[in-house]
Amino acid sequence: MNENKTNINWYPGHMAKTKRQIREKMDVIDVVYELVDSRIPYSSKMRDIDDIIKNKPRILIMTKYDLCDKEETNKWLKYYENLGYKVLPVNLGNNNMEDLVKITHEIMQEKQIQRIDKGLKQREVRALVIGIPNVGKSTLINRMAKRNAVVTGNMPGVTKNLSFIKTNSDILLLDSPGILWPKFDSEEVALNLASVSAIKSDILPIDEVAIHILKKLNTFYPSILKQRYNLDELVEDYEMVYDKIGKKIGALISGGEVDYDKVSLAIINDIKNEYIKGITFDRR
Ligand SMILES: Nc1nc2c(ncn2[C@@H]2O[C@H](COP(=O)(O)OP(=O)(O)OP(=O)(O)O)[C@@H](O)[C@H]2O)c(=O)[nH]1
Ligand SMILES: [Mg+2]
Repeated sequence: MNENKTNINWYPGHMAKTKRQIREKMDVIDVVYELVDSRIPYSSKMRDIDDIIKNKPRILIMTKYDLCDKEETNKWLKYYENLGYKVLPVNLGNNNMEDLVKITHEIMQEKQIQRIDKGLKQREVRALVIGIPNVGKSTLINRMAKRNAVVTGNMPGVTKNLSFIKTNSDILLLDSPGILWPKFDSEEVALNLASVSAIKSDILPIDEVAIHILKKLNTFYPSILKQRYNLDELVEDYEMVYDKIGKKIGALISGGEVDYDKVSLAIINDIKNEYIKGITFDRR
């Protein structure tokens, strides 16, 4: 590790711009859907979100619940509930969105009654969808809209602009590009974010991300690690693990030596492509 990752200048201008644009839209927003990745319920929670959304009602949505270690993630779910959050775990692969519609209506009920009391007409609910890159914001919108209204993709930085999307309920959704915060609180947080492909892979050294993943698996999920890479026993010597993986997947350079970059990428892609799942890296 060459330098302190928390100091890496990786915070791109477009994220600052997105924050500014969201702030400008907050006046018309009724409710906020804040998305976190169920595999890193702490590391993926936007640090400066309260400053952006102020006191708008919010629902904390834990995406990719199908990929997490439910026992560990449920501890976080309870933790956030105890802090007063409304929390909803979802698998956007097959969840229907009725629960979210229902909770949204519950939250909005009081506001709608106030509107009627004031003699105003009821209007659609406007919900901002916000969160880190690649967490599933646009996928959630497509599920709610029951059509492919916006582009999604398994990489950070797919959505480029803010846009309102109509659904066939009375909820209007504001899709937004993924944002992070200017300074990571720790290397642990940065590496956790990179482990779930929330940070572009050219920002942190891929070997450090891959070793971080191996260490986490070794500590918390040794059987998953052993099974995925046919390891007979676990070793603290990650070079040996790299050699084994490299030979297994045929990541070799001429002369038969293992291509370490290829192995690092293979490890990262194993999480991205859901070969390694049932994992939660943050501990409560
Ligand atoms: N297994 C699983 N995959 C999900 C879930 N939600 C989203 N995905 C996948 O995660 C990837 C990212 O989804 P997007 O909706 O594009 O993420 P985003 O937050 O809009 O990303 P940006 O626009 O880049 O900020 C896609 O490959 C989705 O299919 C989920 O609940 N479970
Ligand atoms: Mg998107």
